[in-house]
Amino acid sequence: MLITFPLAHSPTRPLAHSPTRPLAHLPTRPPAHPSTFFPTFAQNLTQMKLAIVGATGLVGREILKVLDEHKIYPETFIPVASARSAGLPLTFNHHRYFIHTHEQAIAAKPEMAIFSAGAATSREWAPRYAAAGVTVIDNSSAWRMNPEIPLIVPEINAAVLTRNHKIIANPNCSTIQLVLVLAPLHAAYRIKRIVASTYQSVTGTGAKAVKQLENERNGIVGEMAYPYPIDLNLFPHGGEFLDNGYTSEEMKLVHETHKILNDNSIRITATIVRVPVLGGHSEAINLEFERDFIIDDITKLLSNTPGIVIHDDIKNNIYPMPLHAAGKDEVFVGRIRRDESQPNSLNLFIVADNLRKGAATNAVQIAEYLTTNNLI
Ligand code: 2RA
Repeated sequence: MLITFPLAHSPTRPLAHSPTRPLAHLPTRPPAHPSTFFPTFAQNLTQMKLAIVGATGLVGREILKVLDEHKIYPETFIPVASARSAGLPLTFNHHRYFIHTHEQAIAAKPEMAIFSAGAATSREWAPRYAAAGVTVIDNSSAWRMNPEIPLIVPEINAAVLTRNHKIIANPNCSTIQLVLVLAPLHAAYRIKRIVASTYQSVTGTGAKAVKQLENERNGIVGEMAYPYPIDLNLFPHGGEFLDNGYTSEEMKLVHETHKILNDNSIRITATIVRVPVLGGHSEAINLEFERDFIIDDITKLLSNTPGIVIHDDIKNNIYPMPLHAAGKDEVFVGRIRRDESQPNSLNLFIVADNLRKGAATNAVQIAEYLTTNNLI
């Protein structure tokens, strides 16, 4: 049963913004391979009281799309956003809901809350929801490296989850698509070193960055999310610069990969580049293994991994691109080839929609895992 939550002060204002992801105009071709994803997507969330914190943001709206596309409609849906949006209407599954404040959401006693409202909100509010018995799946960086908090990509390490975990961290988008590919390769060949160069979509920065790109394309002078124009440009700068000369995005890739693969011995170095792209993050990855491999075996292993689709047919110019990854739940891999400059080494190219598997899809999969395994 669907229950809406009209608030005492029903709003008269229209929706503050419509979905800010202008991808509809992009030409899309279906992937060259059939989807292998969501084998575990049962309908267990349909008995849930689910809160989405940050429901009006880019990731929040993508979570609603993922739920809708997979016909997962929680019994009770509680959208939450900042106090200034409280009371505004939000449509989901043809029903009109109203945005709750945190206090109203906690009082409504959801069993689960998916947070995507930034690290400051997560640091302040996730413990309060957890103290009220709500299981929090957090998309921000606030809790990821806390040793008490599991950092989960369900295909890899969901088995560590227990009923005692009241805050569960969703990894950074660039990490998720990388580790999904690395995990089976590490198990088979033992990764010694990773050199990662990423080409990250402006959607990873949020709605303000998407607006900056749109404004620049339309010749409008508006608010800047970045220190430079992004259209017809790119910059080696994601997140903040740290004392070691790397950016926070680069070090997230290093630390989160170690935590998820449970192996700090892997040597990892990364350069993050922001590019004027909307459909997803791309990653050029160089791997050095302990053991040698046959390229066909690598391709077979990855194509048999749930959630991965191989786009690798160079004779027909088939390789992964954000244009094709946009709006899809899978991670696309191609340009699989031996690094001929040193032994036991491999190059590949990985693309995924950072708002999907990099954020919304992974969070919904964690929620599904928790309910399917009776961990709420
Ligand atoms: C980015 N990975 O693309 C971030 C978002 N979490 O900036």
